[in-house]
Amino acid sequence: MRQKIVAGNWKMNKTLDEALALASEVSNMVKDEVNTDVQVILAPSFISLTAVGKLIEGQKRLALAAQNCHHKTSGAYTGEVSVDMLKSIGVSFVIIGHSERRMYFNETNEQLAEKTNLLLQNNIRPIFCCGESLEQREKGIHIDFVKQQLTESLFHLDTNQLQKVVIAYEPIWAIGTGKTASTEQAQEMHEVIRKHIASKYGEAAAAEVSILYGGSCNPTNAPELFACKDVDGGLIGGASLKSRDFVSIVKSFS
Ligand code: 3PY
Repeated sequence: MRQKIVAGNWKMNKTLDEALALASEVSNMVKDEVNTDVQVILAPSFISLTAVGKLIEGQKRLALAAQNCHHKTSGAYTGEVSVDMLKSIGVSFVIIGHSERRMYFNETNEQLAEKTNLLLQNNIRPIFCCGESLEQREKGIHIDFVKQQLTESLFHLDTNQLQKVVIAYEPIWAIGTGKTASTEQAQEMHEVIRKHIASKYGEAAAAEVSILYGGSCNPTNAPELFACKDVDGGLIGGASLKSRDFVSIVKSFS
C-alpha cells in the first residue's frame, strides 16, 4: 500500500513566530482529529526549519521538509543551503523542482537529477515536482513534457531509490491562480506518470510510488481529487497557511 501524503508548502511566507504558531496549531489538530494513516509534512522557510522541527519532534504523523537544496555538496555558493546542512537538523523530505524554482531560478532537469542523488544518498526523500504550462497543454504536448521531466531527472535511479521519491504533479496554470485541474485532468496525468514509471521499473514498483496533486488544492476540491485512483494526496500552497484549511485537507481522504 502506497503512502498517503499531504504536504504544506509555505513558500516565502511566515516569520519565525508565525511559523511556530502555525506549526503548533497544525500539530495539535492533527493529534486530536486525524486518525487516518496519512503522512503530514510541513515545509516552512529555511529560517524556521530548525524551530519547527523541534516543535514537531516525536509527533509520528508529522515530518519536516525543506523547500529546496543546492545540487552540489558544499563550497562557494553564497546564500545556498546544502543537503548535509538539512540532514543535520533532521529534515526528512525536500521539495525539488517546484515550477517557481524552475521558472525564477532556471533550475534544469539535470540539476534536479543531482539534487535527487544527493538527497537519497543522505536518506532524505525528494518531493519531485513536475507539470506543464498552459501553453504546453493547449498545444497538446503536456504529456510528453511531463514524461521528459521524469525521465531526465529520475530514470537513472534504481528501483529501490525510485520508490523513495514522492512525485508531485503541479500543472503550472493551476498554481496560485485559483484554477484547479478537474478531477479528470488530474487523474489522467497521474495515470500517465504511473504508467511511465511502470514502463521503466515495472507495475509493482510503480504502484508503490506516491503521486501528489498540487495547484490550488483546497478543502472544497481536495475530497474529490484525493478520491481519484492515482492521486495519493496533495502538495498544498496557499491553503497550507491556515491551520483549519490545511487540516481539513488532511482529513479529505475517504
Ligand atoms: C500551490 O498549490 O500553489 C503550490 O504551488 C503548491 O506547491
